[in-house]
Amino acid sequence: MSRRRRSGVDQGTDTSAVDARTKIGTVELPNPIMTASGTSGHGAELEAYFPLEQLGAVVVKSLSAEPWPGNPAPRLHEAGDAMLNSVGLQGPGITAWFADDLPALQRANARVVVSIWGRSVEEYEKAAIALTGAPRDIVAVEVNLSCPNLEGGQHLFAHSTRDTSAAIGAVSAALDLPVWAKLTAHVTNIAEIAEAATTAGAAAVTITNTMLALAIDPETRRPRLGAGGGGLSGAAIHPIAVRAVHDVHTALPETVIVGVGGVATGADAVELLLAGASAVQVGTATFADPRAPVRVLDELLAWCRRHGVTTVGEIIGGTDG
Ligand code: RRO
Repeated sequence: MSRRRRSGVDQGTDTSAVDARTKIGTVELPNPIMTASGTSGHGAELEAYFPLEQLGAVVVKSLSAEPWPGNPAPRLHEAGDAMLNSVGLQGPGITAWFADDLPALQRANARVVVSIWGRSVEEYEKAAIALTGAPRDIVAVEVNLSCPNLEGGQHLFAHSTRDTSAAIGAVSAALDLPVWAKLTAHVTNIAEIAEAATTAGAAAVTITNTMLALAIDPETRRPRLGAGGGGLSGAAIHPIAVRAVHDVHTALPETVIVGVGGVATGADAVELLLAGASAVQVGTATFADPRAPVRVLDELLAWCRRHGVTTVGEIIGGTDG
């Protein structure tokens, strides 16, 4: 597939260039802004709002080897500044996704990151094996170890170093693609989970998934979401993400981190980069503004220009505290 990549993607009205390139392990991206898994559909849905190739990468909703129906409605609840979801991993399965969703992403020249999930090491391995026929347009696999909405109240696969190592080890052994581990800050010591993931073969860790949460309707005395509890995302969790990224970067300065959690502005992205992330994903903000990822990119570049930052890499881990 031909790539019409725009180096740096600095297309604002100010023509002074900012070198926005970043590297996630061996994967070189023209800029550090991606979609967050689960917030922009399974394929090229956002192409209706802006050219997807303008982003560093597009991370699709988590897939398993087989189709999965997901959780009962309602699946979303707006909770103040935050959003509560329990989609429950609904997806078409990897084979159907290859046929029905990937082609539109390829036509859009998007750099595609596939997210996979499982409830056991065997299911992660099965999903990885299903991906082995992937076209070269897939740049990486993000292993979702931290969905808060598995059936039967089971959640957060990556709550232990042992399970994290086993799942990442199995996926890395099955696949010849860079593996990123999506973790949750909902653990006592995220740095030790991150270390387990990278030791087992992950080229990067994505921090953080949503936080376990619950909303109850006082009138009905029942949970607001069909499945009961859910995962909290949006502005309310942004400082949690910044703290978790900062903690992992401090403990493991060589570990490559993709930061995610409540990013709605360029300043939010700058914060995660300063905390130690090499790239940033935009998720919940996309529900209010489908152009949020590309707007965040424009605002990040404008911030760089205002602060005399000519290379985004300069600010990664650049916090003073
Ligand atoms: O599908 C979901 O309910 C879901 C997933 Br896979 C996830 O990783 N995080 C989340 O908040 N919801």
